[in-house]
Amino acid sequence: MSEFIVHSIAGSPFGRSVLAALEEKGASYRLSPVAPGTFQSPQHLARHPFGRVPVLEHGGFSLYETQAILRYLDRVLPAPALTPADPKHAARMDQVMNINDWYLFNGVGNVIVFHRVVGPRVMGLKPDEAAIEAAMPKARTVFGELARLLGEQSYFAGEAISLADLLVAPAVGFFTQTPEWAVLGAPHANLVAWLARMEARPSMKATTWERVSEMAKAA
Ligand SMILES: N[C@@H](CCC(=O)N[C@@H](CS)C(=O)NCC(=O)O)C(=O)O
Repeated sequence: MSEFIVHSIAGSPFGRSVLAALEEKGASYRLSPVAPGTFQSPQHLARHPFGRVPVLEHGGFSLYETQAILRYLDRVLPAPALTPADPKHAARMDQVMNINDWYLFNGVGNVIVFHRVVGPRVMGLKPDEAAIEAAMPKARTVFGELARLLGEQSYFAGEAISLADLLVAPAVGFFTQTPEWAVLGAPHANLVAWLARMEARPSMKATTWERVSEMAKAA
């Protein structure tokens, strides 16, 4: 099978989802680091016209959008399956993946995590407290919904890990580094236990910010 090449950057939750999926599949892959400040370069825009990461390359096939990449990987690397066979479980997986993109990332993660973690760490910025406060009502709804949908299951789509867990865990993991976690995530014992379960997986341990930084340096 052709090599999987992932264009991404350390600290990208979407990029980590793709790397973690490749790890879950036991696939060999290579990180092609996108240098900070080059997302709008002609070279990167040719790969991703919206100037984002990740982008997957596989045997001359190039694909962006994390959900599409995750589903592609699950089709070309069918074992272990990361999509449940049961239609209701699969629908729950799809629902949680869309919650991630539409509600957790947009207006919540890209505000709170950006101002608390990424901005200060990467750009030396000070958090915008007003922006964080404005994002909190939506954030409460998102985390309440994630906890409700998870319920007493081990993973979002049932008792087996699915693409939904791999998409959401990197995003939720960032919130534990923010003071907002105390009101958003920590009160939901099931969510806390799920995150611990996810972070204990070798796929997540292999794709931390630090580990991806090491991959980028070695590339
Ligand atoms: N819908 C895209 C979102 C990807 C995305 O927003 N990636 C972030 C990093 S986690 C990014 O590239 N940000 C660069 C920017 O906003 O300029 C996907 O699912 O892949």
